Amino acid sequence: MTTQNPRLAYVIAGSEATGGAGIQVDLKTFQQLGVYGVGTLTCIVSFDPKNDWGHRFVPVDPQVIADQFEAATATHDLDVVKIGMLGTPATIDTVAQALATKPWRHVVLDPVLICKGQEPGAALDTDNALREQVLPQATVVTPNLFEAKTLAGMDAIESVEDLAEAARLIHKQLDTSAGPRYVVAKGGVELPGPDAVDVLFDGDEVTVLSAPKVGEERVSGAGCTFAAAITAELAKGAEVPDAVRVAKQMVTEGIRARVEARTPFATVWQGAFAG
Ligand code: PXL
Repeated sequence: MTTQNPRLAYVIAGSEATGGAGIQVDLKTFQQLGVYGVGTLTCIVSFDPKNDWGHRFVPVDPQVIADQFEAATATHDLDVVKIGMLGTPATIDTVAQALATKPWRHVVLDPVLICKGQEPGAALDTDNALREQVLPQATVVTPNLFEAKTLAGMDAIESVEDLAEAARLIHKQLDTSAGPRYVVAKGGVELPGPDAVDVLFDGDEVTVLSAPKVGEERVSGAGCTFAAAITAELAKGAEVPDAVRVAKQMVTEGIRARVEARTPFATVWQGAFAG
């Protein structure tokens, strides 16, 4: 018997029942990058094929989220965590309180904001709760174009310069007293131009990462894969800029090898990335 002692990564996120997003993607990504995954479920999303694939959303009871956190953190020494979809102010409250009970080397926040099927009013409450309670605890935040615009309070993001400005404005909302903090704002297919451009801001310098766009269609699970890959690399001891580079490569290759499905979007194949 040999003991391999893999590094551990923790994720607090929702289930998306088709396997194309959410905690299913996070755990697949961790495994593909050679990291032992531990997961806590915040909500269950089941797309409705009878209703234009609308999101059916069920939150997990806050006490059950707290119980999962207790079990996971009592079992393992976890110091790197990814936060995915939370979904309600009550869930955000529970997760923010749980996070604050422990020191983390890294908290990677994928700030999943609106989910179709939620009341707009409820979504605004959720956005504000996320901004006030979880964002300040993050060491790395990975907003997409829409999330970057919302969190930065900008009217539009139409260029790489705008994206960098959004990253700077979001960085101001992070707590830099305990060490460096990073914003990775993702342009994706919606930012005009031939390349998929991401901007990494470390509080000082802007680094632009580019890869040729793979088609012009959005692919489901790209954001989840990206943040989960950063988390896995950080768990293995990488510095943030290197973790982000690996994550971008994994997403690019995963989109090239995407899984076509009957949902409106194809999904990322994490298994395409050999590392
Ligand atoms: O891709 C964002 C996302 C994250 N997590 C869950 C989701 C979705 C989008 O559908 O359902 C659980």
